[in-house]
Amino acid sequence: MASHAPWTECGMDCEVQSKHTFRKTDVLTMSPWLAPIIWNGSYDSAILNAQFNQRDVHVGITIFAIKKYTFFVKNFIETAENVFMIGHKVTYYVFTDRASDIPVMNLNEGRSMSILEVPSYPRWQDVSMRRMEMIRDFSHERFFREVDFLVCVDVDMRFNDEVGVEILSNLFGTLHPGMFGVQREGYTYERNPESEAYIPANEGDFYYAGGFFGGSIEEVYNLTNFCHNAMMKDKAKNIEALWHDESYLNKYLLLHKPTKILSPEYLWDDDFGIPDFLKRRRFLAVRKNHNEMRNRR
Ligand code: UD2
Repeated sequence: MASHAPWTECGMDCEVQSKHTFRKTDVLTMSPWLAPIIWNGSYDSAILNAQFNQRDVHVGITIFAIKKYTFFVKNFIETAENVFMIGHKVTYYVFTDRASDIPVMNLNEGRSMSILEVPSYPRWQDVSMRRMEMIRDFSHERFFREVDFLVCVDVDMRFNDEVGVEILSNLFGTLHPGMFGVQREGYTYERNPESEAYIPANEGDFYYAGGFFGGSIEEVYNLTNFCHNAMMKDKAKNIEALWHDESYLNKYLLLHKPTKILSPEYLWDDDFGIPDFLKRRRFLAVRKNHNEMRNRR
């Protein structure tokens, strides 16, 4: 018999639990370790905004714009200003090797931008993976003092609909849009037992995307520290996991279950079409020519 995570069977067709719990019935809204899976209709923003306002929450969002990826910053921030954490304090942390290419942006009240100068790496895989090390180091040096939560995302994206405090929790990950509905053995986890990112075929809960995770600063520190150290151990053995930082992130989130899980509403690519279960497309991939963007200076 095929081995799969048993709860994924009701991924598209869960029974309603009670009229007082979740109204959604077409998708899984709770993980087996009782972490909510955030979909449109599964929460009340007015209640959540009031709760997080009482705490005067300050949210940091990290983006990396190394080499040509500076191109994406303007649209990313312009779209975020319309729908990301509206009514809350926000700091954009822009990690870049080309500070002079980052545009000066007009931000709404309570929102600011910090440019963090960091090194670049010749291989795009290293650029992507080294984000873990840099987020870890800045968590230790600055983020602890400056913000309550961190949201760590890809920059080649645009906001298309509201993303608010419903995502915030100690540790959150996002269901990968390309792996939604796929059975566990089909997940593209790292399958080399020699790798620190190794996940055997009969293990794994969900497949999480490298491009959207976060949590409290302490939890993000622990996550990025684990991933960076695991990548360095593998590098010493000449191993690089199949999907780079994403593979190590999946290993971490298997060992340390997230306290909230974001549905693919929070990370979508229109190349996958617009399926019926997807009522909102909040954060969308911007189409890019990979060779043109990744490998050139
Ligand atoms: C996927 C993941 C990404 C990472 C990668 C690992 C999603 C949406 N994306 O993205 O998070 O796990 O797989 O293979 O889940 N970057 C630069 N300059 C460069 C190259 C990359 O700044 O020259 C940064 C930039 O912030 C970019 C990120 O690294 O958004 C990831 O690189 P990518 O978007 O090219 O990788 P992709 O689309 O395969």
